[in-house]
Amino acid sequence: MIDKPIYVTEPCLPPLEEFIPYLEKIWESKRLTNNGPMHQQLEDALCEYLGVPEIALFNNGTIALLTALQALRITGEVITTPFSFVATAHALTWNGITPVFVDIDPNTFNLDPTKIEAAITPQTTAIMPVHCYGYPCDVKAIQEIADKYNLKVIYDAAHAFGVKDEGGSILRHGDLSAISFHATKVFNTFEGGAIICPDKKTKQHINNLKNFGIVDEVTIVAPGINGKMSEVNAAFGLLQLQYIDKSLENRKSVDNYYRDTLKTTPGISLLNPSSLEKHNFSYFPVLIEKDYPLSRDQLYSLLTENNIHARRYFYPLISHTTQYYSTTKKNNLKFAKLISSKVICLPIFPGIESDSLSKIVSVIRDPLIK
Ligand code: T4K
Repeated sequence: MIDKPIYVTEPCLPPLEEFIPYLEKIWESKRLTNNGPMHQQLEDALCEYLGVPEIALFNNGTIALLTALQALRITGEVITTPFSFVATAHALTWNGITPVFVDIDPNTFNLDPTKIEAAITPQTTAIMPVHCYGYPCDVKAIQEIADKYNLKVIYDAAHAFGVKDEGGSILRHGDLSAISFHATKVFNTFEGGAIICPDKKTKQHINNLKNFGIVDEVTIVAPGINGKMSEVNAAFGLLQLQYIDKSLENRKSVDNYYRDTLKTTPGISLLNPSSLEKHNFSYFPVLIEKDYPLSRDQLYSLLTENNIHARRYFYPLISHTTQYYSTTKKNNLKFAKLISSKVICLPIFPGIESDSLSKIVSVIRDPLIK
């Protein structure tokens, strides 16, 4: 008998019957979209939960990123990381901006601030770092460079829901942060995303941009887009929010289990545990080193043969995909290449069964046993 597949993630789905009353309200109101009551409630609830001043909901994280760049009128070149999901660079390209890829810090897998200055040119207008796997970037060093060269900072915070440093939510850093509520994220609205805004004025501007640039029936102030979240997605977010703390706790215990069971495995190294006020345990990356009996790709295949669908997030590097390889600026990407060639993200999600976890760990610990 083949075991059931274990995926890198599974969405958190509250009991279906608890969602029905939300749907009934939508049916009663006949309000399906365009800043309806569920949308407004979710914005308020998320501001409170995350501890951020203003949040503008979107239909997905990519449109949120695109709109954040539009809102700040970013042009020319933007310095970013190649060690991310393609949406990071695509958001720049769709805005006619050239991504300039800079190397990462091998300890955090985030953009290395010490490499940024060398990549700045007269065309550079902004830095777009990613809090990869929800581990915060060196926000202080990045802001210092931005201030020195008069650059904007837009964080791709797709992975960073609920993460806090000693000063509060990490989503408060930079000029804007964009987050994803995709099915694969710690907090999902099926599809969805948001921009975290520092004040009401910025949020109003972003609200105009995500609604075709409409201010009122006769006034269009910008070439806006349709980035609105529907009432069904927002309603699901409201329900999901009731389960988020439990879900993060559950993820933490999976993270602890992997750390305890894999820390002494020869050839496996782990990203340092987070010393944050609050981490979200969104991914569990491991690095496959030279002294491991298999290569990274051999281990990946072995896991797949065992119906364990781990993922090589992020391989290939964005800079090395067909889309970007020949056409975009790349600096020396030594560590990004190295980490990308060694990384595998193991399954982590609330509700993963203990049998699944022990199976994953035993395949990794004893890869040569058939
Ligand atoms: N910036 C960063 C840094 C990002 O990581 C992302 C998204 C974005 C921006 C853009 O945000 P969005 O526009 O997506 O809101 C997945 C996600 O599709 C993508 O959202 C995510 N990053 C990326 C890291 O991962 P794939 O191609 O790996 O997805 P997929 O469909 O293979 O799903 C992975 C596994 O998750 C499946 O094997 C099973 C499970 N799954 C997936 C879906 C979609 C489910 O159980 N249910 C589902 O509905 O990209």
